[in-house]
Amino acid sequence: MSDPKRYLITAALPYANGPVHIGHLAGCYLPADIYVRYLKAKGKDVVFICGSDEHGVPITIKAKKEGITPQQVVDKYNDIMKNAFAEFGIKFSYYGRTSSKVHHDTAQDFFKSLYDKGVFKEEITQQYYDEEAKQFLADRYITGTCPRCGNLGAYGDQCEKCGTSLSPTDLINPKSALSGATPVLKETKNWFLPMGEIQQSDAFQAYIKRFDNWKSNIKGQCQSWLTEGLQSRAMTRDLDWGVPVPLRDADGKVLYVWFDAPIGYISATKEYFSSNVSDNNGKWEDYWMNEDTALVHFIGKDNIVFHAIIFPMMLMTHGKYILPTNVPANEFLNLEGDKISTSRNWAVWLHEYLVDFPNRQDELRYVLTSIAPETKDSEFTWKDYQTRVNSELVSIFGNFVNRVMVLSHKFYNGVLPSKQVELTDEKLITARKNCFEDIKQSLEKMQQNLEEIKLREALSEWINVARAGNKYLAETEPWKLVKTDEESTKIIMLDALQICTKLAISAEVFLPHTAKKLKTMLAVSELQWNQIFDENILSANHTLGAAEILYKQVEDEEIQKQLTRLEEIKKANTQQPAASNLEEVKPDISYEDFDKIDLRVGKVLEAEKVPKADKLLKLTVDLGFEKRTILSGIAEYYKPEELVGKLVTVVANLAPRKIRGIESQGMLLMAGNDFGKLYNVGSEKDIEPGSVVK
Ligand code: B3M
Ligand code: ZN
Repeated sequence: MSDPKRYLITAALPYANGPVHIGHLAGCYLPADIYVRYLKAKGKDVVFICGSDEHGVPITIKAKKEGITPQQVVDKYNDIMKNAFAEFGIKFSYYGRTSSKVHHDTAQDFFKSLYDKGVFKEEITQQYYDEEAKQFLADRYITGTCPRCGNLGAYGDQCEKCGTSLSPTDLINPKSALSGATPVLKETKNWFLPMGEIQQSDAFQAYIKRFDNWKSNIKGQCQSWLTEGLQSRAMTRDLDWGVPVPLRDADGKVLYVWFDAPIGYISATKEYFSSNVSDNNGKWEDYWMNEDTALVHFIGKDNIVFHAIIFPMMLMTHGKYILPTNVPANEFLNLEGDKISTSRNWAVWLHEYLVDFPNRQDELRYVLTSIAPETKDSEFTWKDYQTRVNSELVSIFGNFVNRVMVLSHKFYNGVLPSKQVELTDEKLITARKNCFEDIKQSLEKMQQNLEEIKLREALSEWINVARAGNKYLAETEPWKLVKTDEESTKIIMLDALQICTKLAISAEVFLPHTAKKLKTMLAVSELQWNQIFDENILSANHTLGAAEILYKQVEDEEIQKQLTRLEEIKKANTQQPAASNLEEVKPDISYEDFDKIDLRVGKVLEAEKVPKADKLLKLTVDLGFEKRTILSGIAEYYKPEELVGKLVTVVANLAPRKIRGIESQGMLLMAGNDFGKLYNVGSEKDIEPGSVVK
């Protein structure tokens, strides 16, 4: 869209089941906030929506773990998360909750209108059921091996490793997350969104043309789903926590959390416009139903399919809504060489950061933006944090501002002098010209990058402005020049103050706490974004505020403390598997039960990678009496050539199943843990293929 009339920006609604960490911030909240701040600075009409996702299995699992009710879980974490975002300057127009009445009504109405239009297919299917817990196992209530990449801990709705969206019945070795039991299949009725059919529709085909303008990581993921062909997906669940299905014959069923959650963006917008809106006079419908609105969803990469495909299908079959203009999803942020993990406590938690680094939110905003995982996964390390803060934020930007402020107070008592003459010294003229050119270029690039949501580059152009300012001071040395040439010094100091002002205006976008302080120092308030391109923003006789130090150096001890904390966590994680990470032993089985499993020695004859499945190997295994094709999720741990000729233990009478279109005729016995070691590949000799293992 060339020039939208208004913008509706959303940031993924986080599950209200835990505090916020740097991965959340870098993944979507910070980029969304920066983009919104930029749009607002440009005077655009913007509404920025977020809120708590309070339904779904992640909430009920947390409640079970903490021994409290789901409602208590969401009440507790909604507050914690909302505060953390506010502390870090993430300024939503509105932060909703999917437990609100407006949301329940909106989601039910939405469902009902799709139902009335005959969009859903009502189907009785076999769903996994936990006989111990007496409950159907949807989504995250069930875990197992991802058929696509072999991740051992994939969920029933999605594999977080490879991002594939799954159905519980796709999982290999499914297990109940409630009891650990192997679930049984039981019939139940649900309402399905026929995604395969919608995929063929003209409306959807027209919509996907938009992908061409999206980031390649999103385009790639979407295209691969579309090429594989989309499957129908149930939009209802047999659960008791969620938005009740608004149909007569649907007792004990709720809307699928991924059906209701994105509608949360709509209900939050409604609530925003029905609460006291002072900075906006529109109506919620303008933002959701008007083609001249740009709808932009900021999310992490594990949410792509829901925002780029499923939610648009819901919106399009409803008929009244606009479709997303862009879905700028980020990849993941890792921490000190490892994936951020809530369950392993491998994270930098915002509430803890605030205790260890009080009033230093912008330092974290700066670092997280400069390493943002915009195109690929990136890495946060405390050493790098220290380097970026000390050698960029403190030494380049902070230092520049400080020198200019201190000298202005010293030379002119904080009152801007007026310039009487022009520069005459060639060296000074060249320095000035170069500085102006560099700054103009950086500001233009910064603006262009902000437009394109390339925030990492935008920030680096921002710091380049300060860099050019420093260079100018170093080349002209006003602290010396003042002794011999007061008039030229005035020109340079005025320039430097204008540069500080440009930095203050643009800092509003990246570093709001800093911008506020700097504006107080410069004694400016109502500045317009476009003034960053003006030469004279401050005029003669303007009185500056007091100089203040913007940042502290990050000390080695502070970093060491964080590293020690992480080392302790790592130690605890590796020392404890005996108690907490090892699975519970299953109930006893009879010898007859065991004897039903036919275990055989197999010899690997061939091994090759399965295209587009990072973790799967396709093996040809000789069982003595026949050769089998077996798919195994071990590509991460074994190269195909390492396996050829090796003996393995095979479950020879496991019913065949199709994985990625290939029939797997058995299973390899393997042992694995979080660190990825797998055992059980044997030697090349000693025993005949086909021998029984007992
Ligand atoms: N709550 C998943 C997540 O927190 C989910 C996002 C909903 S956005 C509508 O990653
Ligand atoms: Zn996977």
